[in-house]
Formats: sequence, C-alpha cells, structure tokens
Amino acid sequence: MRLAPGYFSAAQQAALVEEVLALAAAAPFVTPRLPRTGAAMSVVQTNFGPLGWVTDQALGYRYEPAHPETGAPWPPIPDVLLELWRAVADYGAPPEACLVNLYRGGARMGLHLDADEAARDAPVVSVSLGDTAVFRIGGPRRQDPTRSFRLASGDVVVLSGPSRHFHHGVDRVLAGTSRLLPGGGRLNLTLRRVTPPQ
Ligand code: MD3
Ligand code: FE
Repeated sequence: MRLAPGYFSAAQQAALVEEVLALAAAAPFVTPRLPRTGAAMSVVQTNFGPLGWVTDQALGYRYEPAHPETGAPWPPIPDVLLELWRAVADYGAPPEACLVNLYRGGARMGLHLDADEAARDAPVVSVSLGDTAVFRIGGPRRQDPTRSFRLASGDVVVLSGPSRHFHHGVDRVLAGTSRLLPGGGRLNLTLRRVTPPQ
C-alpha cells in the first residue's frame, strides 16, 4: 500500500467536505446491516457514482445503482476525486463507486476484506477527512500479523497489488483531533472499480 500524508491541503479538505455533505443531502447516510443477523454497523454510509456498496439483513453485501431508501441513482463522484484516481490509481478505467463512511461517536470498522468487486486487479483509493483514525492492516489470511498506524485528515491511501486483498479495519477514531467536520467525527471516501473494464 502507499500512504500519501497530507495529499489534500486544508482548503481542499474543507471544499471536499462541503461538496460531500451537499451531495449527501440528496443521498442520505444509512445504517448498514450485516447479512443474516441484521446487526448494525457503527458507521453510516452513502455512495456516489454509477454503483454503490450496500448491505442489509436480507440481501447482504452488494453493489446497487440506486439509494436503498430514496430509490434515486447515487449522486455523481465529485470531479476532484475522479482527478485523484487519474493521478494515483495507475488503472485504465475510472472508478465506479465512491463509498462514503461517516464515523461518529465510537464508530469503528472490524477487520475485513474488500471482496465484493469483480474488478479484482483494480486498486482502491481512500481519502480521510476529519478526526484521525487508528487504521489496521494485516495480510491475505485473517491470522496474519497486523500493524496499525494513524490516518489523518487529507491523507490518501492507495491499495494496489497484493495489499488490495489484505485484511484491514479501523480500530478507533481519535475524537477532537480535527475541527473539519461540523459536529466532529471522520469521513472516509473510498474509490473503487467494481466491474472489469470492457
Ligand atoms: C486495505 N474503510 O470501506 S479505508 C471500507 O477508513 C474500509 O473507512 C476504511 O475499509 C475506512 O471497506 C479503510 C482504507 C482502505 C480501503 C480499502 C482497503 C484500506 C484497504 C482494501 C484492502 C486493504
Ligand atoms: Fe474495507
């Protein structure tokens, strides 16, 4: 994986948060639920782009072209994020999904794999905004050793090659480390190619 600390300036971060929250007004954050058990995840999520990652008790993890509650197509991926992908992804097709995770209160994300994308060779590009996260990454097997480090506001991570298929999660978010988000917390934007190009 590649970490680009402070890829976005403070001014760029502020503009990006404003754009994301404006788009989220039309595609409200929803509480994702695990397949079968229906247990709520602690983050809330929305998406931009032709496809969005969703999960609920009945149908589980999948990509959908429309918001599960409004039925409307997801808003478009902001241009600055399409530009970021062109600059860092080294991939010959644009991203199809921008998953937006909002961490408030004690929200976290357990160790998992991103395995719902048919385009398995495409990288994942992630942008962190707001409070600093303690991020953990391991290896291809759940039992592999892990290491953790902080992801701060404006940082960009590019997961390509083997790291794209490594376990990872967010242990916790350090409240009060940023004043970027109204009401505090952390936004993570994850750009993904879902379907193989052509
Ligand atoms: C490492 N999000 O939405 S982003 C997710 O901070 C997710 O919200 C975390 O994991 C977050 O699925 C981490 C950084 C990231 C994204 C994808 C990865 C790291 C990854 C895929 C493989 C390995
Ligand atoms: Fe993930």
